[in-house]
Amino acid sequence: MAPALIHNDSYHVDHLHKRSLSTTSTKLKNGSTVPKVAELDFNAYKTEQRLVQDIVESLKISGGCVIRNMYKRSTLDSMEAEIRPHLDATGKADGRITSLMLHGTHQRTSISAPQLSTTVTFSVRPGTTAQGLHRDDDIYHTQHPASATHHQGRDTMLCLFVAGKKCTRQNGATRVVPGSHLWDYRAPPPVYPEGDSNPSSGDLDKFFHAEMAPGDAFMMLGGTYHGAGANTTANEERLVYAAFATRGYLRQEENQYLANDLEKIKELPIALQRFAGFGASKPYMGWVEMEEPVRIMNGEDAGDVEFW
Ligand SMILES: O=C(O)CCC(=O)C(=O)O
Ligand SMILES: [Fe+2]
Repeated sequence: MAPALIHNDSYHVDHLHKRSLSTTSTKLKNGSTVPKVAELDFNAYKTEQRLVQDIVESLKISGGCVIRNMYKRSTLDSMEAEIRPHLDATGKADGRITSLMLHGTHQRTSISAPQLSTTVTFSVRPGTTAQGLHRDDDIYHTQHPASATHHQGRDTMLCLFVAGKKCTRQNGATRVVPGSHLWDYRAPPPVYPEGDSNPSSGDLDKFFHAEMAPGDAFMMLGGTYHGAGANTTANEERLVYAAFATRGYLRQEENQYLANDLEKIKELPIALQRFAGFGASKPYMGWVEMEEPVRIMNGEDAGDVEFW
């Protein structure tokens, strides 16, 4: 199951669109600035296009973006009902990319749609220590020089975290370093102060805590430094559903062909089957017997796909 693919079905209600995108930054004591992570309200958007525009702009600026109220309580309840038996069973506490190619004398443009990389449910219990700060796109051995602004092509991953229960600094809300998606990849992450009760510590200013109410979402580029915080509460589970997307022509982090029951995949809409990795990435990536896998799985319903 890819929980993050379920939409808030109150999405198309006729709210007045309100741009809540903030491009301000915070000035640190040493004079440097940290870009602010924008907080968008899902219910304030009339169209998906405007919301996506603001998410993309926010991601380019700070590397992360919070979307309040993205999922309804009823959706979260059904997600939790589905996942809880699996969590209990573990017994643990714890681009769309376009490019121009030459083929003989012809110039051709191929579009490789993004695909799912992995889905994870994080159930983080009291006493869990903080995770080391990292970039998720390390899995692709990514290296970039520093850049003043974002440019298309720098990213290999988009990460979505949805709060199933409240996420607070105390129960380990993800610690994020805004702007680090633009740093030289050889630069280490800032040091998170030991026990963050000391607000005078300079480096604490460099962090954003992805605190969320149930149904809120946090999106982040794979190049942004982050890591789960420590759960220092006595009895709060931090429950987060995460989905990670990557380019259509890169290897998926989780092997979706073995991780899933093919019969269950066939029950999904064909667009989601493709997103899960059962489509082809143009040009000529991922075919079986020169057919798109979804065509073999669904017959004519999947249509005829050209591999360019
Ligand atoms: O649990 C979190 O908040 C973040 C987890 C994470 O970054 C990871 O596992 O890569
Ligand atoms: Fe991570």
